[in-house]
Amino acid sequence: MTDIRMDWTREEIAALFDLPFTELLFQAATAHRTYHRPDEVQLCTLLSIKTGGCPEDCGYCSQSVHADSGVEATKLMDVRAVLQSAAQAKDAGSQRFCMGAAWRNPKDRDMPAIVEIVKGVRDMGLETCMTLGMLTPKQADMLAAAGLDYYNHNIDSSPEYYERVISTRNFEERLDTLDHVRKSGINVCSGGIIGMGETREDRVGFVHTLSTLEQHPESVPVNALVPVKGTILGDMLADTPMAKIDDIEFVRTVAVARITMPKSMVRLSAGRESISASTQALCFMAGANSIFTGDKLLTAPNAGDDSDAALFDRLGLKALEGEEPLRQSRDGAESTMETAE
Ligand code: SAM
Ligand code: DTB
Ligand code: SF4
Repeated sequence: MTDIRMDWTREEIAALFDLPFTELLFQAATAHRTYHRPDEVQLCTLLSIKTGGCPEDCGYCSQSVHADSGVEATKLMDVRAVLQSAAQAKDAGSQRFCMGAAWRNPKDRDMPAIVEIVKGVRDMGLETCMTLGMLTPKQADMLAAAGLDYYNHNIDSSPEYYERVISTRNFEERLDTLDHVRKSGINVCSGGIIGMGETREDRVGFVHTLSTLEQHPESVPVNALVPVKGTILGDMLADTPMAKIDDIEFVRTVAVARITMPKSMVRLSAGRESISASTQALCFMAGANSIFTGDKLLTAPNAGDDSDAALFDRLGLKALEGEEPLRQSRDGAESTMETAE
């Protein structure tokens, strides 16, 4: 049995990264099989419910006002339009509907519409996930009361590298929001981006931060940077092609996340479009067991349902059937969630 440990040291994580690739893959696949079926991959769909115009300066993001990416700012979508999109996602076989807003944090005046959206999507029998920026404890409690299943808030990189990518808020504030989400009883989704010019040591620090949280995030999205023209990192990458992340190093990161957080869903998130089928196959072997479907992420293109269906066919993978997500109660005990009333 692969133990669930929260006491990983940076040295241990660095040693995992250093393993011969075949040995690392074997250990990751073994950990994966302890808690998950290796032929099942969860399908999630993303929708940007409020796009662009974000005051934050995240160096990778097309939606920041500091970027010159051409993304137009919109208002928060109408509740009915969001529910329509969710219905389409369900018809397309998605299990989870993830909604993102380009906010530093939601304003209290936004919360009633957000609550209505969560309830509506949940009533359709989809799992709900939101990513709205920083939350206060009260906002987290409101989302929990509405029945939100997951909240996504990424730590993005190591504490050290984070400061080089974002200046408008600090790493501690990110951890504070994760703490509010955890305490509210909502499942935590937190991961980051690989290929932002960070070092191996930063990738070690990134996995170390997540795997030594009081409790591991239930979902860990691993994004490959989507280089967007007009963003600081997108432009940097265009000028220095050497900076693109090596495929094997990307798979290593997935494998180390799987070994250190064996029970979590590890999501192959943004950037799949530029990752070959063979590398994705290695990622699934290394324990990735969730993807975003559809032809669009928030603003960037995604692989698309047809190419994913073909990939699943080639690899003999199937969609994970919906199961009741476990919710964490305030005292830390796991309980099966009640379905929406
Ligand atoms: N505004 C909210 C926030 O930052 O928490 C939610 C939306 S934000 C777009 C969600 C996550 O998407 C970011 O934390 C980042 O990890 C990821 N992301 C954004 N742009 C990306 C890009 N160009 N490539 C890869 N991942 C990206
Ligand atoms: C996450 O870690 N990746 C998703 C989700 N959480 C919200 C977002 C990816 C965004 C990719 C860039 C874009 O579409 O603008
Ligand atoms: Fe805003 Fe989120 Fe983009 Fe950062 S990642 S600029 S907080 S939308």
